[in-house]
Amino acid sequence: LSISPFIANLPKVELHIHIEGTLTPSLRWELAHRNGIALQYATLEDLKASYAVTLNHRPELNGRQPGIPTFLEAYFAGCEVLRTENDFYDLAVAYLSRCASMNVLYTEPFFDIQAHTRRGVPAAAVLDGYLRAQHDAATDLGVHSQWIMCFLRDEPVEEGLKAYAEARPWAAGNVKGGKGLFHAVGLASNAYERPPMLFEEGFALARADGLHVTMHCDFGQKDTHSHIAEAIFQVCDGNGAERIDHGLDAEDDEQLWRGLLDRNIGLTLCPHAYHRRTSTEVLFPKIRRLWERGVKFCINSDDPTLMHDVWVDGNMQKVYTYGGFTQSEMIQLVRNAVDMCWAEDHIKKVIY
Ligand code: ES4
Ligand code: ZN
Repeated sequence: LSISPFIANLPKVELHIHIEGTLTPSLRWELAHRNGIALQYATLEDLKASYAVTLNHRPELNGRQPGIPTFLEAYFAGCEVLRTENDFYDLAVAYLSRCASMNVLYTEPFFDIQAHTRRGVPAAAVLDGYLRAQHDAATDLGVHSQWIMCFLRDEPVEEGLKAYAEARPWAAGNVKGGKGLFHAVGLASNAYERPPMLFEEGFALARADGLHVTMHCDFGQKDTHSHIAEAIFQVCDGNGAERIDHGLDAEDDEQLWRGLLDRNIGLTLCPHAYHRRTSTEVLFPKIRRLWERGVKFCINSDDPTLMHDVWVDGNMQKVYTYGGFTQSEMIQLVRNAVDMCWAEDHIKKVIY
C-alpha cells in the first residue's frame, strides 16, 4: 500500500508509539557492534529477515512455534543493544528525525524504563538520552515531544513504583525541579491477567505529581471488556483514564462505548497492528462504526519496526484506503489527536 501525497503531506500528531518499537535492524546492528554485543545473526540481512516472522503475542495460548519469539519477546530482545546514554539518544533522534520526514509535528512516545533498569542500565542513561533528544529535535527539527513513562504491567507493581521514583526527577507536571521529559504515565507489556486496577497506586502517585494517565487495553486480549471497563470507570479514583491505548473492543459493548462518549475518553488506535491478525472486512467496518457513534480516536503506529515497517503515515493510509474515510475526515482524525494530546496550547496552535 503506497502512501498518497495527501497522507504524506498531512501534518500529523502521534500519540501511541513505543520508542523501543522504533529500533531499526540497522541501528540495532550498529549498536551491537559499538557495544561489543554478539547478536545471534551472522549478517545484517539475517537480522532484518528475523523481523518478518515475529508472532503476535498470545500469552493465553501459552504456546508458540519453536524458535520463533512472541511479539513481546522480540521487542524486549531488541532492547539488549541499548546500553549507554548515547544509544538512547541515537534511538530517539532516529525516530524524531523520521517524524520530521513524515510531517509528524508533535509526538508523545512511550518508554519502558524497566526494560532497561532490570538489565542493569542506569535510569539516568535512558532518561538523559531521551531528554537530550527531546531538546535537540525540538530545536533542530521542529519536532516537539512529551514522553510517557509506562509501567510494565507483567512485572510486580512494586517494581513499577520503584521505577517511577527513579524516573520522577525527569518528570514534568508539578514535580519540583523536574526536567520535563515526561508528562504522563501509561501501562504496557503483557496484559494477561494484569488488569489496570492493579496499578492504581502508581496512577495515584503520578496524578499527585500533576501527570496525565493513559493505559493499554489491547485489542482481542483475554478479559478485554473488563479491562476497558476498569480503565473507563474505576481507575484514578473512579475518574477513569484520560485516554485508552487501543481499546477497540469497546466497539461491540454499548456500556463501554457510551462510557467513552460520556467521559470524553479518546482511543489511540493502531490499525496495522490489528490488521496483522484481523481481516480488512472485519477491522475497518469496526473502526468505522466507532467513528459513526462519535467515539473520539486518532491513528498511530505502535511498534513500526516490529510491524512490517508500517509507520503512522502507513496507518493513516490504511484508514483512508480501507476505512472509507474522506479527506476532511482524515483531517478530523488529526484534529482528534491534537485534541487528545497533552501539548501546551502554543504547540497545539501550530498544528491545527
Ligand atoms: C506493548 Cl502491550 C504492547 N503492545 C505493543 N507494544 C508494546 N510495547 C510494550 N508493550
Ligand atoms: Zn502500544
